Amino acid sequence: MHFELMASMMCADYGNLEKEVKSLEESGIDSFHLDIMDGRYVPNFAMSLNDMRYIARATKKPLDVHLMIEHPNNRIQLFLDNLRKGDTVYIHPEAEYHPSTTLQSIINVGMVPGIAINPGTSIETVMEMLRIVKKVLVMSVNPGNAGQMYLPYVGKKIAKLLSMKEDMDFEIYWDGACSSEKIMEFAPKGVQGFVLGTTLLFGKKQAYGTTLSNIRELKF
Ligand code: S6P
Ligand code: MG
Repeated sequence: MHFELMASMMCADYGNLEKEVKSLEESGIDSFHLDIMDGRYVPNFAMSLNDMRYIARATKKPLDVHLMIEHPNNRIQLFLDNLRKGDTVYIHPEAEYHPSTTLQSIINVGMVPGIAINPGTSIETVMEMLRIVKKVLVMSVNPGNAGQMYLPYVGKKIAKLLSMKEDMDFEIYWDGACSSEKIMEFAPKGVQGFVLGTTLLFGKKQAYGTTLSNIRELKF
């Protein structure tokens, strides 16, 4: 079964960032998930523009940029200027007055447009944007921090999105508290990729290569 695995780089060891990037690449990670925060839209500062620039230079793998910032339209060009065609940029629709304008800027430069949907955001409020984006990042924890607990009510929303994705032509990605059990349950249903953080990948005694192979060898 094909599904993508992304490394949540806010959970990496920043004292050895280049080594972390290389080691994840050699272990077969599909892409690097970068959590950009402004301390306003979410109550934290994880990664910022320079971290993204650094990782973009350190790898040729695709980047998956998750903007948790207020009014991304004001600053979107700074990010787009430092990414490559084919990289993905997610915005949170409720952080912008005219989110479809921001999504259009992402499309215009050949990047993949995405929206991130918070646990408390209902599908109905983002319906029109589902027609524009290629990727929907479903947050199964509230945005801002790694190491939180899965919020079970998100499961119903994923089921609803799964039933809509073919018609509306988008892919679904999972972000937050991703465990092997969740991959076992949701990959066969059609979730395309999973962001791996402290729950499964980082801060363990196990090498990244072993963890990623174990996930790919799960018996569905
Ligand atoms: C949260 C962020 C996520 C986390 C990821 C961490 O604001 O968008 O990408 O970094 O969820 O994973 P875990 O397994 O520690 O919850
Ligand atoms: Mg994220």
